[in-house]
Amino acid sequence: MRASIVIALLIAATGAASLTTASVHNVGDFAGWTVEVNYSVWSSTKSFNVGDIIVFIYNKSLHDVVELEEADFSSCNVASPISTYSTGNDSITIYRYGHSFFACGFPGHCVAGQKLDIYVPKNLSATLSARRSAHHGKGETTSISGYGMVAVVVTVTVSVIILRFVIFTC
Ligand SMILES: [Cu+2]
Repeated sequence: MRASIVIALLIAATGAASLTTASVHNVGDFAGWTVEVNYSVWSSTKSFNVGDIIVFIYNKSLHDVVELEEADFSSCNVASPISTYSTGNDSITIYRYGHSFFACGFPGHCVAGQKLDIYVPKNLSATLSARRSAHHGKGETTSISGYGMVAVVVTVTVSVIILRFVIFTC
């Protein structure tokens, strides 16, 4: 009986953790960050969320990473980036919904295709954000805690259901 309850709680906790854990995406998978990969195709096979981490791995003497505004991304103007990363192994946390635009800042590389558009759909997150704004007057910066609250509700609900089942069957 006691073991069953422990197992039930572990299952519930695991479910909650899977809802709140951020994903890590290695850009370009094994090819990394280079001019030889079609990053539109790569990103179309992934789903991204706020809090996820995208990792750019590259030879830092040949490439770097710049985050760009949309207009600069479209025209491959890498002269005025939002941020620049150049360690060769950069972990960048996706911090906003909608699009985040990245490219290589080395001459000609963006035009050659070394550019990446990360898109986080707004439908679910926008709903959560609007609810939070109504309650707390806060914006998208609290988005992670929204998922945390969902996880807590799911955990409690699942725990109650499983505990009822355990109590009636023991
Ligand atoms: Cu490059």
